[in-house]
Amino acid sequence: MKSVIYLATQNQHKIDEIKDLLGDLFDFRTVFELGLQTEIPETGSTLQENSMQKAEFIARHFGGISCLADDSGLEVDALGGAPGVYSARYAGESKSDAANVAKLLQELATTANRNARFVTVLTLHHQGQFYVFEGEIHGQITEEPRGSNGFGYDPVFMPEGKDLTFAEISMAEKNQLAHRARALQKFKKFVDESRIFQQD
Ligand code: ITT
Repeated sequence: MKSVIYLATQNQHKIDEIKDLLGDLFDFRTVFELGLQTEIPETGSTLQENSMQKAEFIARHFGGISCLADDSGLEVDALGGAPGVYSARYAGESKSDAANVAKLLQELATTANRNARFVTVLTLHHQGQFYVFEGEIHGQITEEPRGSNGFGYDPVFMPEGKDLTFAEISMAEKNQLAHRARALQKFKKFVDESRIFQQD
């Protein structure tokens, strides 16, 4: 039987990517199914702090469950690592993908150095313990948005070695190489090796 893990995220795109990659192996459920009405807090100053905070919040609210949180960000070299931990709210509290992308392109309008990386920090909370997994991918910020797949900064992020943005490739292709997928592969390897879910 598949182990039940609640995804401590309210971002449907993350849920889709996680299920697409590992949904055959785990019974992923959402906080929407738990009836969570409030926004999961994320007040830390690093991706890891936020990731652990989200996992702890859900674990504390709904005792006795295993949950997996995701905090991710885009770090742009020419902007000193911004928007980073503030990626979701870069252009304001509305968390608008279009506004965030527009602000990023504006900030880089006269900048030749387009190097950037996406980072994901996953936190598994299981039986009172935290387990953290990180994944990253390097790439370039394009001059203009391209493509309509994905979410967030996908239309302006071109991973190293590709001529297409994340928004111009399918979710399955993104899941072969992206930051979240890399962190999820580490999570899967750890679960396989530690067998923590088989002790339930
Ligand atoms: P939860 O906190 O509920 O998980 P969120 O959207 O607020 O959802 P984050 O705090 O991790 O998630 O925000 C990260 C932001 O970074 C997200 O809103 C996107 O704008 C961007 N982002 C994260 N992963 C991305 C990806 O794979 N592709 C494109 N943009 C991404």
